Amino acid sequence: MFENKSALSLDTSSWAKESLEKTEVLTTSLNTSTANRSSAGTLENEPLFPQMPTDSLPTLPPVGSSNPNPNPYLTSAAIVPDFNGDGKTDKMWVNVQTGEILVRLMNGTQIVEQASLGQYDLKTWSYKTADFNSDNKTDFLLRNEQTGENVVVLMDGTKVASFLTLDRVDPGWSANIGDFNGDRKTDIFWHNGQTGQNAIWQMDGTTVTSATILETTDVALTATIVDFDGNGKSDIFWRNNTSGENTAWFMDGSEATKYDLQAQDASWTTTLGDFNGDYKTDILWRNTASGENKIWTMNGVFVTEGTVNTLGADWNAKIGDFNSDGKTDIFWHNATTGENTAWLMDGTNVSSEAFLPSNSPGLTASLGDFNGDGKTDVYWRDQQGSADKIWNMDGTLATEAAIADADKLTPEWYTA
Ligand SMILES: [Ca+2]
Ligand SMILES: [Ca+2]
Ligand SMILES: [Ca+2]
Ligand SMILES: [Ca+2]
Repeated sequence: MFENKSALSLDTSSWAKESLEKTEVLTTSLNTSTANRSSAGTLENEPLFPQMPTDSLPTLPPVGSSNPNPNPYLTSAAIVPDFNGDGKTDKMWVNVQTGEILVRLMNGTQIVEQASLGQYDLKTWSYKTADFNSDNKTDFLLRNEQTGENVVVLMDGTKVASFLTLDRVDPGWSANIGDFNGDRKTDIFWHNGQTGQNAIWQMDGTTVTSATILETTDVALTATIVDFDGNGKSDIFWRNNTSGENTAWFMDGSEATKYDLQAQDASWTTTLGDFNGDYKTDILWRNTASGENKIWTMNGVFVTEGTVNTLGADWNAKIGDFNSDGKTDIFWHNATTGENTAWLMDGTNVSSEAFLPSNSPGLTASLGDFNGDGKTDVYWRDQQGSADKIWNMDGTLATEAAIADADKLTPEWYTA
């Protein structure tokens, strides 16, 4: 619901292109002016955040993640929420009645600290997590899907270290995050789903250092950000969900080298991970019609395919690393029966399969390493009864602990 894209069908694409190209000019004013900061405070006719932003950007020691898991895929603060950089996954909550957003810093089932980020019109605003300044603390890109306004919010724990309104980008465009030049600072990939236009903004903190228009793609293509060659520079995986054609763009900044991959017909869906732990993005292919599953381990354009067990249509896959070996594992949940299974992966093989306890089908799972031991845990949200709990995972063993009564959130609160 929060990522609901209520995009307007206005044809203002030429304006948007012009706007994207102008960004380099605008960057100069972003560098030298703090005037834009106050503009964010006028959104929704109330302060964007209750905390006042500081005038200076935080200092940025180039430290690695505090989480012992070796694989950045699961420890990057750009991907997994960790607002205070302690290596323990934090939780974001959205109140669907009021639009309030809540950040909770986690230590296992304990809530170390929590703070409200204010109220938003959820039909209008969407967010992406990011790490724009490479301090290993999760930041936000907020986007108003109706006005095209964009706000970078740098976080330090539950506090806003600074925020800045960037150039407006027409509502037809959507933002994806990646790191296309490998400087460990989040960049923005823009795609217009109506026109197929593409652009990249390379970012340094809240500054757009370069804005580049890329080749226009067929409107049938959808983009997913990956790193198929494991060079630390994000690549773009293009899939035509109608024809099943697949293409990879290997990126170096805004330079793209393009290769076709084998087509997979439209009944196949993708879940990304790194199943052999070589830091190159792999693909779990799941056939939604037949329940068949197969793994592609990627090495640039070279694909090793392995078939794994078939699971019925009620099963959904999520990824984690339950034994902390750097190889992404697969958590399967059956939304109809409440059954759960974890596959510990070794490349295209399932090295070990866990038969985990069943849960009430009403519970929703979200994965993260809430106690920071390098092993992914499972947060169970009880949307009706608020009796949330965490499965602390150790390989194929799950130990359950409840969220304290005092910390229970009422049913209008949702978490991703
Ligand atoms: Ca944390
Ligand atoms: Ca891999
Ligand atoms: Ca693993
Ligand atoms: Ca853990």
